[in-house]
Amino acid sequence: MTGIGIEVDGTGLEVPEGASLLAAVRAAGVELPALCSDDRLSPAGSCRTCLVRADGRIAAACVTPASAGARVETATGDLVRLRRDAVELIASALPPRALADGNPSELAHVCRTLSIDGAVAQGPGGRGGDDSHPYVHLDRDLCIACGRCVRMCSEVQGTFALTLVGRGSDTVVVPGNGGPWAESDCVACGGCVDTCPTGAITQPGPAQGLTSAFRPAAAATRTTCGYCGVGCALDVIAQGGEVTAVLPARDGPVNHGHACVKGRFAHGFVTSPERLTQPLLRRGGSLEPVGWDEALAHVSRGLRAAVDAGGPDSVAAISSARATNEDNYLIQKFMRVVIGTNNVDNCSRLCHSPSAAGLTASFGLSGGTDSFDDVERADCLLIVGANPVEAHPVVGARLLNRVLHGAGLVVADPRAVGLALHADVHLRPRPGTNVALFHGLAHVLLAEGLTDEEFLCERTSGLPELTELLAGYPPDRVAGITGVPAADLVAAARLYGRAERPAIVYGLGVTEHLHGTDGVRSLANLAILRGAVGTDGGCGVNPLRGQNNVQGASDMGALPDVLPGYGRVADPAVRSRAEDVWGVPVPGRPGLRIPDMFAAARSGDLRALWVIGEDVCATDPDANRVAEALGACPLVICSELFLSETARHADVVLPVASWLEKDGTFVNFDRRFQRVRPAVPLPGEARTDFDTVRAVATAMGVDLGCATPADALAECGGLAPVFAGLSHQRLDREGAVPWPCPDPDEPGEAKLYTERFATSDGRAHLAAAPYLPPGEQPDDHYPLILVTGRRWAHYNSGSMTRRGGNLALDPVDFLDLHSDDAARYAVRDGEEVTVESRHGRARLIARVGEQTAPGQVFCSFHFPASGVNRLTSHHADAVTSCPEYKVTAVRVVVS
Ligand SMILES: Nc1nc2c(c(=O)[nH]1)N[C@H]1C(S)=C(S)[C@@H](COP(=O)(O)OP(=O)(O)OC[C@H]3O[C@@H](n4cnc5c(=O)[nH]c(N)nc54)[C@H](O)[C@@H]3O)O[C@H]1N2
Ligand SMILES: Nc1nc2c(c(=O)[nH]1)N[C@H]1C(S)=C(S)[C@@H](COP(=O)(O)OP(=O)(O)OC[C@H]3O[C@@H](n4cnc5c(=O)[nH]c(N)nc54)[C@H](O)[C@@H]3O)O[C@H]1N2
Ligand code: SF4
Ligand code: FES
Ligand SMILES: [Mo]
Repeated sequence: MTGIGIEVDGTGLEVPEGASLLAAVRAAGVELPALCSDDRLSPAGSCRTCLVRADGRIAAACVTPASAGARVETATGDLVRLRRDAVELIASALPPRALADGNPSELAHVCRTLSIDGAVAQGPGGRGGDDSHPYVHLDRDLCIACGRCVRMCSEVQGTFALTLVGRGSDTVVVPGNGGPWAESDCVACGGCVDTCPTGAITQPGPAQGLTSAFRPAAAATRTTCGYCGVGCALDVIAQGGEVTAVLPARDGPVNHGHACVKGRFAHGFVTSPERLTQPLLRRGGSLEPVGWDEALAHVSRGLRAAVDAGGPDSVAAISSARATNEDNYLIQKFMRVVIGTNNVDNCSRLCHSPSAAGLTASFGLSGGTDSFDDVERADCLLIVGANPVEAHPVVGARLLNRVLHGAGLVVADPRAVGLALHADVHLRPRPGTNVALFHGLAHVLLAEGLTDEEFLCERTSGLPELTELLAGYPPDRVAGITGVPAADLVAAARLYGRAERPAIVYGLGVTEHLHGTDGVRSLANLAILRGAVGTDGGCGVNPLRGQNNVQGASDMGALPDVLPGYGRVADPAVRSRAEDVWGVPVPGRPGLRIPDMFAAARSGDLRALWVIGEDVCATDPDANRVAEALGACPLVICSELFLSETARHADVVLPVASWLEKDGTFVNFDRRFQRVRPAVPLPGEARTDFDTVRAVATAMGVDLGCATPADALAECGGLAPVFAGLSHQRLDREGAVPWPCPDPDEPGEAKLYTERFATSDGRAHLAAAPYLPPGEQPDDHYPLILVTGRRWAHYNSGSMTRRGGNLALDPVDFLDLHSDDAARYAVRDGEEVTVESRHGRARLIARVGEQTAPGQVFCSFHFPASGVNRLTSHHADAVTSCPEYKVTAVRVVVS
C-alpha cells in the first residue's frame, strides 16, 4: 500500500492513501471524540465533535481525507473548546441517565475524558422506548440522531430495517416498518447495538450498553463462534460464571466487527435448566442419573463386550462437527487405536461430503478453492443453492455489500431467497435438476466462446468428453428439464462468462441430492471452462460449509475412509505414517458411513454406537428408520448438552461441554484454523468431549496420549503434513491461519492451485456426468415437492436456539407454500397442516406466500417435535451417501 506523509501536532507520520484525518490523528495516538463515526461505516460528518485544523482551516476530521504534506493541529485551546462545546451541546439535550455514573457508553466515556460534568445532561426525556424485541431495546430519549445504527443496518448488515424520522432535535431512529421493533425486518445481528454511542439501542440484561469498542478488556475471552462455519471471532464477557454478552471482534478476520443473531445472542442455552449435568444410565427402561465412574465402567464393559462378540467393526462412532478439531482428532484416534475400526463418520456425510468428493476429483483437495477475502473481490458472483443471508449471515451481508457496490449476481435457487431479490438473473430450477442447469450454462460458455482456451489446454483434462456431452444440453432442452427459461440461462452464462473475476459460491442446494457429487463436479466445470480457478482470472468454487467445525471434523479424519489430513486408510504408506505416531496397527478396511451404520444396526451387525453431538433421530433422514436402528443396537452411547431425541434413545448419556466451555480450535468454511477458548465453567459434572474420550479409553485400559488439546493438534500435525505448521501457540499469536500449512514459519495457503492442481496429473479434471433425475418424483398421491433447509433464527436441531430468546423470534416450524397451491388444497395462512410423504408424516403451520414456486413447498427442521425428517427419504448421493434432503414428494392435508 502506498502511504502519504502528514504531520499531526508537529509529529510526522505516514498513513495509507485515502485515510481520513480522523484515522491519521488516531494513528498518531491522539484521541478525538467522534460521535457519528465508526470505522466499519462510511463517514457522515454530522456531529461536529471531531473538529481539527488542517493547513489552517477547521475541518471535521472524519470526513476530510488526509492529503500529502498536510499539517494537522488538534490540541490548540480553541479546537479543544470547540469539540468540548459540541459534545456538551449534544449531551445537554439528553436526560441525566445518559451520563449516570458507570454508564459504559461511548458518549459517557467521551464526556469523562473531556471533563464534562454528568450534571449537564438535563434533557426532559419522555419520548418513550421500544422493548418489544428480546435482544434489541430502544430508549428514544438517548438517541442523538448520529445515524450510526441506520448505516450499520444498511451498509454492514444490508437489512435496511432502520430509519431516522422527525426534525431537528426531535429526530430519532425507528424501525422502518413504523411498528414495534419485534415486528420489523430486524434480524438481530446486533450491529446497531454495537455501534450506538449513547446507549439508545442496547441489549437488555447485565451487559446493557457494552460495545466492542468500549468494554472491559480484562473480562473478555476471545473465541470463535460455535454455530455456523463462517467462523466469526467473538469476545465473550462473563460474570459470575455466566455469559452476559458476546461482542463481535473488530479484528475478526472473517467478520470484521460483525456477527449474527446466533453467535451474538443465542447463548441462553448455556444455563438452561435442561442442560445435562450428570451422566445418565438406562435402568429398567428409564434414564437415571449416575456418577461418572459407573457410567464409564458401563461404557467400557459394553464396548469390550461388543468387540468380543462381533469384532471391532461391530462398534461405530458418529463424531461431532460442533466439537473442536482436538475432540474430533481424539475420537477418531480412539476408534482406530482402542477399538480397531474405521467406523467413524461425522455430519459432513449429511451436508458437504459431495463437496469433498467432487472438489477432490476436480481439483485434488477437499476444501473450497479460494479465501473469502478473494471471493469478495469478484466482479460477478454465481450463488447456487445457498441462502447465506439466513444460513451464513455475515458472509451473506458481505456478499450483498459487494453486489450493492456493483458486482454482478446470478442466483440459482428454486426459492426467492434474500439475495435473489438483488440478482441480475435469478434462475429457479426445479429441485434436483442442477446437473442439467450447469450443463446448460457450460453449453452456452462453449457455444459463445466464453472459455479460456489457453488454460483449458495447459491445465485441464477431459474437454473432449465434456464437449461431446454438452452438445446434448442446448438451452431449450435444459429449459424443459429445469423449468428455467432459455433466455435466463443464456443471460446468466454471459454474466459469468464475461466477468473478469467471477466466483462461485454454493451450498446444500447443490449437494443434498441423489446426484450431489455430479452437481459439484458439473458446477466446478464452469470455473474450469472459464479459467476462473487457480488463476488471477477468477475466484474458484467455494462451498459454504455449514457447521462451525465440519471442515475440521473431516480434516481431523473423523471419516471412515481417510485418516487426519485425508490420506486414504486403504493406502499402506498412509497407514504406516499413522502407525509410527500411534504405535499400533491401523485397520486398512474403510469403515461404515452413517447410513450404513444404521443399516448394520437394523440387521444386528452393529452392537455399539457412540453418537457424539449429532441428534440423529431429529436430523438424519427417514427418522422412523433411524429410531428403529437405535432400538436394535444393544449399546447406544450419547454425548450431549441436552436430552436430545437421540439421547432419549440411548443407554448411556454423557453430559458434555459446549463451545463456550472448552479449549481447542475450529476450521471455518474457508479453511482457517482459529482458537476456541473457555469463557465459562462447565455445568455440574459435565466434561469436555476431549476429556470424555480420554476417560473412556482409560477405563478400557488404554492411554490415548495427548494430555491437552494443544498436544492433540501437535500430534495431528506429525501425522498429516498439511497441518504441520499449525499449533495453538501460533494461533494465539496470529489469530487465524489457513491450511494447507506445512511449515510453522510460512503462512498457510489461502488460495489454492496457483501453480498446479493437487490431482495426480496436476490438472483440473472436467467431468462429463449426464443429468439423471432425482430419487423422488411427485405423482397424483404426492403432488408437491418438499425442499427442506434453514431459517435465520434457529440452528439445525434447534437444541441451542430453541432455549433462549430466539424462540420468541421464530416460535414454530412453518411450511411455506405458494398461494396457488394454498388455493388448490384449501390451506389457509397460519393453519396447522399435516404433511405426508411416502415415508412418514409431520405437523407444521402453513405460511402462504410467493417465496416458493407453485408445486413446491419448503420447511425447516429446527423443531424435532414437528417430525420433518420422518418425511425425508432414504435416497442418497450415489457417490457419498449424502441424503436427498432437498427433494421429497409430499401432500398437504388440512386436518
Ligand atoms: N440460521 C442457520 N444457519 C445455519 C444452519 C441452521 O440450521 N440455521 N445450519 C448450518 C449448516 S449445518 C449448514 S450445512 C449450512 C447450510 O446452508 P445452505 O446451504 O445455505 O442451506 P439450506 O437452506 O439448507 O439450502 C440452501 C438452498 O438450497 C436451495 N435448493 C434446494 N434444492 C435445490 C436445487 O435443486 N438446486 C438449487 N440450485 N438450489 C436448491 C434451497 O431452496 C435453499 O435456499 O447452514 C449453516 N448455518
Ligand atoms: N430435513 C433436513 N434435515 C437436515 C438437513 C436439511 O437441510 N434438511 N441438513 C443436514 C445437515 S447439513 C446437518 S449438518 C445436520 C445437522 O444435524 P445435527 O448435527 O444433528 O444438528 P445440531 O443441532 O447442529 O447438533 C447436534 C447436537 O449436538 C449437540 N452439541 C452441540 N455442541 C456440542 C459439543 O460440543 N459436543 C457434543 N457432544 N454435542 C454438542 C447439540 O445439543 C445437538 O443436540 O442436519 C441435517 N439434517
Ligand atoms: S455468522 Fe455464523 S459464525 Fe458468525 S456469529 Fe453467526 S452463526 Fe456465528
Ligand atoms: S465524528 Fe466527525 S462529524 Fe461526527
Ligand atoms: Mo450441515
